[in-house]
Amino acid sequence: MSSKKPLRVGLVGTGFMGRTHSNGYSQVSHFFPELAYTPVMQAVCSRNAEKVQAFADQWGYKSIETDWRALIARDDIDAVDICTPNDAHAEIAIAAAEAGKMVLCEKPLARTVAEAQKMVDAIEKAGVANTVWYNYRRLPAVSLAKQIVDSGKLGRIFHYRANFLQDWTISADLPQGGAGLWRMDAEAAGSGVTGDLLAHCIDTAMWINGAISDVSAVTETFVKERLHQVTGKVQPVGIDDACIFHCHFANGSLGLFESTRYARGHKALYTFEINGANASIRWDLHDLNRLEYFDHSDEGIVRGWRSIHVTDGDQPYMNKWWVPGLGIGYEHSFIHQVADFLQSLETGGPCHPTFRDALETQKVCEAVLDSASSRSWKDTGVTSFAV
Ligand code: SOE
Repeated sequence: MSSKKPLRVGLVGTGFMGRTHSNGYSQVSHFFPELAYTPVMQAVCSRNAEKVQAFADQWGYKSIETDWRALIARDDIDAVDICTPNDAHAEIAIAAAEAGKMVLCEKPLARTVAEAQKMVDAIEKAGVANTVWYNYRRLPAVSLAKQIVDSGKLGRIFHYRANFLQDWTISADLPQGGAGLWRMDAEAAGSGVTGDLLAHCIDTAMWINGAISDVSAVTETFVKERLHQVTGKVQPVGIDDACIFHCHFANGSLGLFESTRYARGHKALYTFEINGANASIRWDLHDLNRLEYFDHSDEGIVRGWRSIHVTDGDQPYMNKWWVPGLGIGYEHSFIHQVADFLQSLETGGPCHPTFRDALETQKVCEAVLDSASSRSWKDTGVTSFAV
């Protein structure tokens, strides 16, 4: 019998993110044995009883529900984890908070700022623990990038640039909407690459480099009409297929961001580079254990880009894993987020990014979309960002 305090999780949604989170819950206590809390995979919920039972069997959930309202009504659930398409985030999160449950929500927090604001209001009124799964922050090399910037090694920062490139929607025959393709449907997703991919880049950027003050953006929808899987009709495409924006950060640096699902050859290429007066760093998701670092104060004859293999015990999270030199993967970012959430329950502090932090990211996303549609600069209204 474990002496740990149980955190009884009810997961809503059994797609790709349902799997990443479930893996986080099932692995965390093996690798973070010092934590006082341990997740108990109490229930999983999805509309199709057969499929949700198969998911429960595969991942070890003790029970199933086919209606999220029934899940929230249960008194053996402490935390509700939302992995549904974006259009269900607000309703579930608000109901869960009102029922006194802790809430973990997949990114982006919502489809719009208005929706996100209501979620923050409900969460803060209920005073329940919360977090939003902007998972890339918790890859060791990305955490190390923040540590290096916070240490002041880069000096004054001039530039922050990020890309998130994919190619899975190029075919005009790909339908929109419904299972597996809700990201293509503006009604379900809220937006295209801005909310799905740039939101990651914006979260990381503001975490490392502070608030984004204003933006100027351009978006494009390359395929204008697609068959809708649910209605069976060919309908206009409402999402942004590609988005490019530049911006000012509150610290005076300039930002340049690009995302597309039309970069043939790129599957999930998230990269960023930061240039400071003294040093620069860059990172690439396809080589996620490495951080590249250039330090101008190095002796001239050996000065150049260093490739740091972020696998040593004194680098973020890595003392939890194997031995120095052995890498970890994408899924570990979710295990780390579960660990940090459990830790926050012990300390009573927030687990960033909280709903409030994610609201700030949502404001930048909305300003980006407004800027693109109005062809003008937009203030984001974000003045600070929690770190
Ligand atoms: C889209 O393809 C997607 O799965 C995003 O929804 C995730 O947030 C991103 O991490 C990878 O790409």
